[in-house]
Amino acid sequence: DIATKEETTQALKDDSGLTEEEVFLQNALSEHPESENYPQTAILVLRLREGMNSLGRILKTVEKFNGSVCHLETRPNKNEGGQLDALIKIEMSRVNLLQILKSLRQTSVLEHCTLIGDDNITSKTPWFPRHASELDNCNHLMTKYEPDLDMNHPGFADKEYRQRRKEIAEIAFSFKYGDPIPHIEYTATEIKTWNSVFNTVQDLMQKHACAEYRRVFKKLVDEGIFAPNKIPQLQEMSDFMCRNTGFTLRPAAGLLTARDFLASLAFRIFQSTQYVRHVNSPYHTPEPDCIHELLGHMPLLADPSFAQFSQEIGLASLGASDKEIEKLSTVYWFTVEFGLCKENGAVKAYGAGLLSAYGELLHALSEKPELRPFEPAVTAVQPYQDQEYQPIYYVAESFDDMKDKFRRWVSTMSRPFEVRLNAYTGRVEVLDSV
Ligand code: HBI
Ligand code: FE
Repeated sequence: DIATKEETTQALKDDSGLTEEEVFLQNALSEHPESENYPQTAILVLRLREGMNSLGRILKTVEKFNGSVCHLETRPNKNEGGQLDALIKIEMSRVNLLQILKSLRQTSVLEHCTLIGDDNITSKTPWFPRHASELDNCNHLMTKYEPDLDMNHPGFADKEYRQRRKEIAEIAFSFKYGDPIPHIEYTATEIKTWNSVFNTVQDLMQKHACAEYRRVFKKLVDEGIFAPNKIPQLQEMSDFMCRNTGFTLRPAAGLLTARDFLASLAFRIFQSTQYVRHVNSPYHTPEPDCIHELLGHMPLLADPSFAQFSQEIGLASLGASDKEIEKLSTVYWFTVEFGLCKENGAVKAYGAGLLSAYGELLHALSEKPELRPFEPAVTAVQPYQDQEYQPIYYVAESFDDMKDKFRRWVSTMSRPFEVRLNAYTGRVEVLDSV
């Protein structure tokens, strides 16, 4: 209903003549410049001076800014002779959206032009992928631990290592949804690093890993995917996962932003690094590497109950505010990365950061750290350490209990809509709950 939308728009206009939506969009772009190419759905309300005759110009302009028109309504303006009101729903990148508004306002055929929100998803809702193919947009890296930029990285002074990392990163950058994951011929040095970690994990997990981890680990050995002298290829691991829980892998160039990383989990996709840590520090890596992903994460993601929990963290992250992303990634940290759980009265490890780094595993199960029961609202605001061993760990009663508690907590989040993945279409559906 155009009239109501116009009234709302007027009410939202501030002194600068920009709507709340536009001000938000401008701020979002300056705070998150990496989001400039995010596709953005927007509704424009226009008043055309020369009626239908000027509509073509407007549509051309949308095309020029690489936008597409999703919906268009027009009606003659009641008061002004010959003028036409139009409501047009478009999709284009954030940066182009701000540009087109400027451009349209300079056109002589327009009386006015405003950007208003969609009913359930406004421009204020951070963009999120609606289909797994849109994860091609979700590969923004955090630079804090890169060997090229971080002087403390074990590979900082090793030119050959940095070159190798570049080669492997290229694969991830050019990967597109649906591509097979390219095979990597790992070097003898890389295999040696894998071998050291694999052997220690195989020893320690018998006693310290939870039953789900041990069960899948054995399956991976039986199928010849896990072996001491061979680094599994991401594609064969992805196929294994897919057979077990529907999770698949796509290559990532390094540590991704929490938003991008969590979004992929909503589609049961795990963005996995493909390079190997530096040979000089086999038992510690400041950033994820494929040994951590393969040995730490894959066994649990092949467990149905845990896979469901991981996907639910992902779904909760879609369109969440920055604050809530921070909370979700803290929950992820104390569960998926460093979680402990109870098993027949004993405490076992299920977190991937523990099961791929034996130093911290022994620390976690020693007398030193403090163990607290997993409680999402509390866990979500616990400050954490990514440089040293954790002083505090959270213990889950069981995966089912963890999911129950997590669901109850997620329902208190501020997002004005719910999402679910339609398994038949592979699309995320937005359920308006206000
Ligand atoms: N990126 N490639 C990659 N692998 C991870 O395990 C990972 C990430 N980015 C963020 C992240 N993990 C978590 O620590 C949370 O912030 C979600
Ligand atoms: Fe991890």
